[in-house]
Amino acid sequence: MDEKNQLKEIVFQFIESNDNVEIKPLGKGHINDSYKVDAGENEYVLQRVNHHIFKNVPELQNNIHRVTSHIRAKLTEQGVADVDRRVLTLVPTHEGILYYKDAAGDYWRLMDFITESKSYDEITPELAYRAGKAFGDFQSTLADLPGEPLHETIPDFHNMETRLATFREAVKADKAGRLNEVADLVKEIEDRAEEMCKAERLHREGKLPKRINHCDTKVNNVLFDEEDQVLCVVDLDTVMPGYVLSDFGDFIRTGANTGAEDDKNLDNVSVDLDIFKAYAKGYLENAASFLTDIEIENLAFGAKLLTYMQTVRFFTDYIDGDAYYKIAYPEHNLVRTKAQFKLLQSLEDNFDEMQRIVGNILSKN
Ligand code: GN1
Ligand code: MG
Repeated sequence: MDEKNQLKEIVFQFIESNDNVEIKPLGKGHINDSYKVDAGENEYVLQRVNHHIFKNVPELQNNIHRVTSHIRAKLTEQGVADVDRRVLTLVPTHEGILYYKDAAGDYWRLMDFITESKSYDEITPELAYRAGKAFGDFQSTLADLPGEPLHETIPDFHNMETRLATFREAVKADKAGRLNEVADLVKEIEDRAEEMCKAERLHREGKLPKRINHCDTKVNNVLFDEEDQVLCVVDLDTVMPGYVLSDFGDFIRTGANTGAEDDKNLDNVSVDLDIFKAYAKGYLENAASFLTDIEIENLAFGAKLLTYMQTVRFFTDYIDGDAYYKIAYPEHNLVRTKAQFKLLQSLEDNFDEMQRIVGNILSKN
């Protein structure tokens, strides 16, 4: 069977067979494979969940089900119009299960496609402000999620101490023989290691709580409608307990970068403080009421931390011989590493100003 027909067979585990189904690749995720499914009247997103990375797909799907049901119930209660475009909807299989495991052992899921929506890799301050409000709202909506804590779909996902331990093992093993050419960068990582483990220390001291976080607040994980109003937040694989500074920082890392995540021209890469300011304003409007002083004091640090963490993660993968992230060319992970490191340097240069911006927003509230 060719790939197209294989994909159709999978889709028909979830919906009735239909001769008019068309399937096309979608998006630019680094981990899962996504497809857009046109099935006559209905449109869906089909995804192969990377089970080498997300080791417990049933638990992961259960997380998404709990989170989306909770958000949906609140939206409905508030009388919000168009709820189906405001939160993701998982489509179960004919057996009523939230994923399908094929004969090869791959895991698949189907979701309703959110119609007339768009996402951006580059945004304006106004859109960053709206996205900030959306992520503040996301955290506050999930603050009272009933039941057990969410499953950690990737254990220690944003734990900097663990990430550094993995990095150091990769350096030691030098599996791909690439270490010689990157020794300077290894030193830059080590020079900052202690500072960057601050969140873990604060947590151990009982000063920094874990809350339900999105943990992948990339700018293109926010969907906007035709009028550029936020519809919803997508990519819920990593929703789990974490520090709010992670979610704040990952948006700044992606949304406030004047260049691309994998820019080859480092002159393009720096922090856009107008985007930082707008996002912080939107986020604090919806989140300041539940954040502690320590969380607020560390938001700008979160931008540095998540950029440093992403530098370490791309770098680890490069040293390891590209086992984790999808790459488009052999040096891709090194290019990503250098671009993220350049952004980190710009965040360091602008750190005092970012702290002042956060302080000013609060004094006006
Ligand atoms: C991965 O696949 P995507 O783009 O949703 C990664 C994030 C990284 C991001 C870097 C599970 O996300 O943590 O920040 O790439 N997701 C996982 O762009 O590792
Ligand atoms: Mg993701």
